[in-house]
Amino acid sequence: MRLLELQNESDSLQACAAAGRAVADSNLRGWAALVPLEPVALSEGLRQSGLPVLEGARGALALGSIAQIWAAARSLADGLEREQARALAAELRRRAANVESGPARWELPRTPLPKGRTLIMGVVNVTPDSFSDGGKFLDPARAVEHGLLLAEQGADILDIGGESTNPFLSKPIDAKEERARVEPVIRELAKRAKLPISIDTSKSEVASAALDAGAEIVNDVSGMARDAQMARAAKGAAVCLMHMRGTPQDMQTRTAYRDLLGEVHDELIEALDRACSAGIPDERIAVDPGLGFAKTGEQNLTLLRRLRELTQIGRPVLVGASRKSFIGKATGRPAPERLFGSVAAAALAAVSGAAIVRVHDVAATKEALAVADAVRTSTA
Ligand code: PMM
Repeated sequence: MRLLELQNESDSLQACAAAGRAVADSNLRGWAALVPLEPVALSEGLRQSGLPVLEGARGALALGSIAQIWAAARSLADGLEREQARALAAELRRRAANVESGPARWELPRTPLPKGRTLIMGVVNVTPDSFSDGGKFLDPARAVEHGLLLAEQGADILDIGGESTNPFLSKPIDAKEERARVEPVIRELAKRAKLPISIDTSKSEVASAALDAGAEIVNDVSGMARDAQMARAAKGAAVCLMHMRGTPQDMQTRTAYRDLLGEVHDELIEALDRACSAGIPDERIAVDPGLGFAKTGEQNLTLLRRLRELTQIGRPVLVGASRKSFIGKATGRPAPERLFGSVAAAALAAVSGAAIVRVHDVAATKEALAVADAVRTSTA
C-alpha cells in the first residue's frame, strides 16, 4: 500500500501501470491510494466513502485529496468487519496523517534539534576526491575551521565524511584510512562547534570510532545494507538511511526503475526494517531518497518534485541536492558554481516536505529556507 501524488500526465500513467490498469488514463490528478485488491472490503469501502476507485490487475487506485483519503480510511479503520481490512485501513489512515502533518521530528540521543523549520546539515568532506570540494579540507585543521564556519553560518548539524562517493573519481579506502581522516575532526568539532555531529560512512568500524569521538548521528549512504555490523554499531545513535543501489563505483549502471517512487519507497522501508529490527528506535531514524545515487538526472528531478510522497513513511526526510550534477545539467554550471541552483533545490525540497537539507553552502541556504518556511507555513 502506498500514497501517490499525481501532478502531471506521466505521474498519472505511472500510477495506472503500478495498479496494472489495462487502459492507462493520463488525466488523473491529486492524490491516489494504491491499495491491494484483497480484501475487497477495503477498496469497496473507499468507493462507498465517495472516492472514485479504479481497479487494475495488481491493485486499486482510490482518488482524492489527502484529507479525503484520510477521512475515508479513518471511518473504515473503525468500521470494517474483517480484521485484515481494518488493519489496512488503519495503515492508510496513518500514511495520510503523516503526509498531512508535515515533516516528522528527528530525535537525537543527546541534542534536541530546533523545531518548526527546515534544518540544515552542513557538509564537511575530509577527502581528496569529493566532486565539489575534494582536497579543500583534507588537512584536519582546515576541516575543523570549515565546520566552525558552517556552525557560525547557522548549520544545525555537521556531517563529516572521510570517503568520497563520487561515481567517477572516488577510490574506495579502508576503514583505517577513513578513521584517520575523520576522527580528529569529529573530536575537535564535537568539543567546539556546539552542534550535533554526523558521520557519513557505510563502515561499522568507522561509525563506532566516530560515535566514540563524539558524533551522535550515523549517515549511511548504503541504508545499512553494505556492512552487516552497521545497525549494531549505530544502536546508540540517530541514523540517516539513504537509498542507493550497488556501490559508488557501479551505481550509475543501476538506474533502471519500473516505478521510481514506488521502488525507492519500498527499499527505504526495507532499510527502516533493518535498522528497527537491530533495536534502533523509530524516532531516531531519518530517510533520504539519495539524489545522485543510482539515479539519472531526470530521476533526481522527479524525486525532488514528488518528495512529499516519501513523508508518508512517517520519518523525517533528508535531501542532499547540493552541487550535484543534475543541478549542473539544469544550470550549465560546473560543481563549484552551483550555489544558486543548489539553493533553489533546497528551497523546493523544504516546501515539498523535507525535514533536513544536506548542503555545502549554509549561509545562502539559511536565508532561502527562511523564505521557504515562511511560505510553507503561511495561513492568510
Ligand atoms: N550525498 C553525498 C554524500 N553523502 N548523504 C546523504 N544522507 N544524502 C546525500 O544526498 C549524500 C550523502 C555526496 O555528496 P558530497 O560528495 O558533496 O558529500
